[in-house]
Amino acid sequence: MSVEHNAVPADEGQQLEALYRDLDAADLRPLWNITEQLLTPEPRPRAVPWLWPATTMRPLAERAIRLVPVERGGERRVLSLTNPGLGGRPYAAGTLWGALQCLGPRESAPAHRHSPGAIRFVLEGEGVWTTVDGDACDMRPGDLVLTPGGCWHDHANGGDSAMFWFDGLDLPMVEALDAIFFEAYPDLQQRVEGQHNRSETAHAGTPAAERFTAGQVEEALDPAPSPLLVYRWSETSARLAELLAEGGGPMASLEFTNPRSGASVLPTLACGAHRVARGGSVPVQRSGNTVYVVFQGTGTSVIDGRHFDWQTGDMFVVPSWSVAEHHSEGQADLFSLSDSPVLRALGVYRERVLAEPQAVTSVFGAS
Ligand code: 1HN
Repeated sequence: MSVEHNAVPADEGQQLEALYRDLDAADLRPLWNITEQLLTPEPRPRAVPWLWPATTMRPLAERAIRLVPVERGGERRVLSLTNPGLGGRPYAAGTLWGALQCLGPRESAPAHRHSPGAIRFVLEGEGVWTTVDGDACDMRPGDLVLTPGGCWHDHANGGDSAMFWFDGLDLPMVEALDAIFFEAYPDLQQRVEGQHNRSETAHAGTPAAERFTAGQVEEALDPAPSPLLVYRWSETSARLAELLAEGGGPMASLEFTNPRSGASVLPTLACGAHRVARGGSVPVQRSGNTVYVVFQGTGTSVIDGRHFDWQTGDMFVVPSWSVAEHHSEGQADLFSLSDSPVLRALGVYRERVLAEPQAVTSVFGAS
């Protein structure tokens, strides 16, 4: 009797079952069953488009100021934006930490350092300075303050009002790289060396073109963070006004720039500012995640067909490759934080501009 070349043994089903069982027991996974889940045609972030309203966050932060002291151990009074798509992980998106931090009158948050890098974008209040490796950086609404990875930093409120700011960190990226290091400073606060705002004074003569890039920075990643630690709102706003006038368009965007290299402000994080005036942007898709903070004004963003109305102090997330457009009937200023330097450095950054506004399929917050 001749046997056909590809004959299927009678017990193939059982053998296959045994193979899968034995693979599992050997901690091996066959790719052929998971290829389509791993290699999606386009990014499929687990984070969903989401918005945290200031009207919800602000009263909760005030309650926390009354009830929870800022102490060594807990370190900071910070409310993390927790994206509902991420299964309870305290991240705004898969790669980005975003949060609201607050400090009551005369309070200070202890000095420490860690491998993740951070940025602060100030929303409200006065009197706080963040000391970064001995340089006390005064914080006022609209200012961007950098605390690069590895730098000692503490926050001190020398005034009589509470202060609120947005914190952005590359924590999820550094965590994914298994590269988290943390260290408490021996004292609660660093000694401030010399005058406040030394990095700002040292760069006082730097032309605006070296501190802000129209659109987005495209320089190769610079592993060194910006030596300039503070970008003042007055200058950001003036640059946005110029760009809006030059472009004549309904939206002007800039990216904060490392004046030494022309790269993003931190190796892992890009910070931007956007002015939307009487109109809006075309829809854009970008690989990589972005968190937006509404500094002032009201408007609407459509993200993957979902309509999000926003106002001053709100924070929202545009996950990787979602289609996003921003509109304002008046004039609104947005701050943005993204992981784009990492995507660019790895050669996986992509951007696509769409011609037509999106159809709105649902409205956020509507029940
Ligand atoms: C941190 O050090 C600060 O220094 C804020 O203000 C938020 C979130 C996670 C880990 C460290 C700060 C943080 C953080």
